[in-house]
Amino acid sequence: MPVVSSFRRLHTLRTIWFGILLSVLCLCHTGCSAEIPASSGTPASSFTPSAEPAAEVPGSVRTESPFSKDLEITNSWQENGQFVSQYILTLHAEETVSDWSVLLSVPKGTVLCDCWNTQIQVQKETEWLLLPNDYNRNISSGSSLSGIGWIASCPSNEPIRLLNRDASPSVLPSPPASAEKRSLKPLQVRNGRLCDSDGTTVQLQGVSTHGLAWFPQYVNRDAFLTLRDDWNVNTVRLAMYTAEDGGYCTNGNQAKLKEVIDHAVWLGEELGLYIIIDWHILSDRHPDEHEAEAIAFFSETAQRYSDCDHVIYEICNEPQDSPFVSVIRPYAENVIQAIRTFDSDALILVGTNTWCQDITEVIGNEIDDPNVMYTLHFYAASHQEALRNSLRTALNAGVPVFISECSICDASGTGPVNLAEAEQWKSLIQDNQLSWIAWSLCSKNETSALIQSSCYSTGNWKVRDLSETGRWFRSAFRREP
Ligand code: IDC
Repeated sequence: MPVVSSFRRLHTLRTIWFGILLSVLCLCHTGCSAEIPASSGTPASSFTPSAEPAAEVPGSVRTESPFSKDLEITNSWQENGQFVSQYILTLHAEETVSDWSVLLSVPKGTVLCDCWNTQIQVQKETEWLLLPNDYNRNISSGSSLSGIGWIASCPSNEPIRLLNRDASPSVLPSPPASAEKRSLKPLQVRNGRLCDSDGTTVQLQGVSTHGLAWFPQYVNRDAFLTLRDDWNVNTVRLAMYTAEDGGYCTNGNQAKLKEVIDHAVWLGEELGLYIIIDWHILSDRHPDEHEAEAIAFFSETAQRYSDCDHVIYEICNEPQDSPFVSVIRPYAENVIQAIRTFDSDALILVGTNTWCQDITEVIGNEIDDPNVMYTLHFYAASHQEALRNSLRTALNAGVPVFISECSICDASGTGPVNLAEAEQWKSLIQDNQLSWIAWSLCSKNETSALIQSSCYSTGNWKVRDLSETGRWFRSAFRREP
């Protein structure tokens, strides 16, 4: 099978991938914007769920699946004008169930505050899908699975109900048959600048996901569309940690990580977004620590996406204690060779030492490949004029520089933002038409998170859903004054 057709062929399997992808999409946050009293606490005031329709719940439902479901509200109270309820679900298996899923009908405006013994995915505003965890996937014949629960806050006193139909992974939205595709021009480095195939300078601007293993739910069509149409973003970076908990080279689920990447690559193709596949080394400091895995990963990836002009490979996020010439360059040459075996012209980004600050080490030591750029990262509250001077020196020397990660807080990803320094960085970037990517697309409670920690939406964000950092980057990408 020719390599070039591999991605298209894989498209036909999309539905199956989506099914598998579901199992990694989890919306379970801990904590809620409102303080939730302990479930055993006395409700501030209780409310009675409306009774109809009788076939739905709270109550019991028997569907065609080999299990029946009981949903109960075990506690409810009012808080800040919202109706908050704790739900407990029990599944009774008549035959052995090797996997289960449950669909819920959810009143508009309902927010999930907590959940346990299940993963909950928002299918659409009024429909949630409950999926098992690894440990409670199976229910043996004649037994019950209890203890599945969640707390939800709702603007009305309408309860969440069981939907009287079975969910299966294929209920996930499949790509519209007539999906309009926006093709992107291949990227080329010319005279140290990023250009399209006509030689016109291209400036990429976009956002990075947080760790794909932890926040896969942001890889979805609504999120990418909102970023493209409201944020004026043309690129999404997929940060795949290699070493941390859930990392690709430690205990991560490699198959699931690759499924999320696949989904993002397909979305990027459909929506006209460049997709950076980022081998996110961090605590593993030295790129060569997982060189064999990197070579295997990028060989497979380059083979799969060889015909995708919108895919960019970033082969080592942030090396530390790794001099460019003695450690990073030899590693990069090996990985680039693996990529080039299948993809002769994709843009490749190479990290630089000291969390991507030692950009001047590249001067005179460039890798012998025409389509490579070198990355610089800044966090505006930590990295200021000295790093900007290094950037100027590298640019003057003709080094192709790509800012594949940055934020406006400090390097820990949190702490206060420094808007004055952020503006200085923005001017330098715009003056030089440099590409830049904001860290990170998630609602974690840290300053660099682009989404408010109280916001559970994974797309269609309003400005009020964005953090201060998110609002700053959105304005910058939209070229607002
Ligand atoms: C941070 C995340 C934080 C996470 C930590 C460790 O924001 O939630 O706990 O990683 O995984 C980087 C890294 C990037 C860091 C970010 C902020 O590339 O992974 O993310 N940062 O510390 N370089 C400079 C800053």
